[in-house]
Amino acid sequence: MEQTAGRLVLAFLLVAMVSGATIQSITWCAISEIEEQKCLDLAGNIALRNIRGKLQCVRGHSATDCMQRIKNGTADAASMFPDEIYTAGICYGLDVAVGESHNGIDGINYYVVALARRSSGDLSLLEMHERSSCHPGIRTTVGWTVPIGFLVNTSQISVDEQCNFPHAVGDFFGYSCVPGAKDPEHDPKGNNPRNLCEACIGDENDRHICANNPRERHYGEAGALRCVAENLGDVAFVKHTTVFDNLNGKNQESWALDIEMEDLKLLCPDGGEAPPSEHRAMPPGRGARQRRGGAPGG
Ligand SMILES: *[C@@H]1O[C@H](CO)[C@@H](O)[C@H](O)[C@H]1NC(C)=O
Ligand SMILES: CC(=O)N[C@H]1CO[C@H](CO)[C@@H](O)[C@@H]1O
Repeated sequence: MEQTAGRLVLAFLLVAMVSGATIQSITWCAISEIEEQKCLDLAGNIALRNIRGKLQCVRGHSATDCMQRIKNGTADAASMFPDEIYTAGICYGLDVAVGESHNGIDGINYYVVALARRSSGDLSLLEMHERSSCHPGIRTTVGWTVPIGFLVNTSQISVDEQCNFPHAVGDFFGYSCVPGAKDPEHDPKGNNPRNLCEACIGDENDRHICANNPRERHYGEAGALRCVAENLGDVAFVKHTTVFDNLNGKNQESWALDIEMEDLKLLCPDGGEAPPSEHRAMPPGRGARQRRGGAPGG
C-alpha cells in the first residue's frame, strides 16, 4: 500500500488511441505531487542515459482532468485506478495499454463470479435491472470494477455525461450493499443514492451500516456471500474461491454453517447458470483475466 490508505495497488497506463504512430515523446499526466516527482526523476534519467525518446511531465488536477488532457492531446498517458479505467474507456474513448500489478510478488489470477441462491429462479446476469446486489466494497476490482464494467458492456447500465457510476448503479439495481458508497472519500458531495447501502446490515448494534470495513457484516467477499445467504441480495459479486473459503466449516459463523454448496449457483456471463465449482469468468471488460491487485476487501 502506498501513501493513501485503501488505494488500489493496480496501476494502469492509459494511452490515447493514436492510430499506430510511434511516439517519440510522451507527456505523462501526474495526478499527485509524488507521482509528478517520480515522473521528473524518470525523465531526468532518460535524458542522462541518452535513451531515445523524451518524457515530459504535466500535473493534472484529478484523474478526470488527465483523461481530458489525453483526449485533447495535451498529454499522452497517466496511471489510473481500475475503476477509473472504465470512466476513461467509456467516457473518454481512451484505451488501456498496460495493466500492471504493483504487488507483483503473488500475481495470482482469479475469476470474478456472480453468486446467487439456487432457489432464486428466473435470474440472469443479462437481466439484472431492479434486482438486488451485494458487493465486497466500492471501487474494489471484484465488487465494483469488473461487475459494473460487465453491466455497462452488456448495455444494461448506461452512464450519464458526468460519468457518475454510483448514480447509474443506484438507478439500476433495486437496492444493494456497496460498503463505502456513502463514505466522504467516495461520495464527496454526499449525494450517492441511499439504496447502495440498503442491503447492508452494519454490526450487531445496527451501527456502522455501509462502513467500508469489517464492522459492516456484509463487507468484503465473505460479507457479500453472507448478504446473498441471508436473502438480502439476489446476487453477490465475489471471487471464484469465495464459496470454498467460507463453506464446509471453513467459516464458523452461523450464516456460513447454515448454507451449503448445493444452495448456491453461479450466474454466467451468457445469461445461463452453473454450479459454484464451474467458475466461468465474468469478462472483465477487455477479455483479460484480472490480476490480483490487493484491492481493499479483496
Ligand atoms: C486540454 O484539457 C485540459 C484539461 O481539461 C485543459 O486544461 C487544457 O486547456 C486543454 N487544452 C487544449 C489545447 O484544449
Ligand atoms: C456492448 C459491448 O461493448 N460489448 C463488448 C463487451 O466485451 C466484449 C469483449 O470483451 C466485446 O466483444 C463486446 O463488443
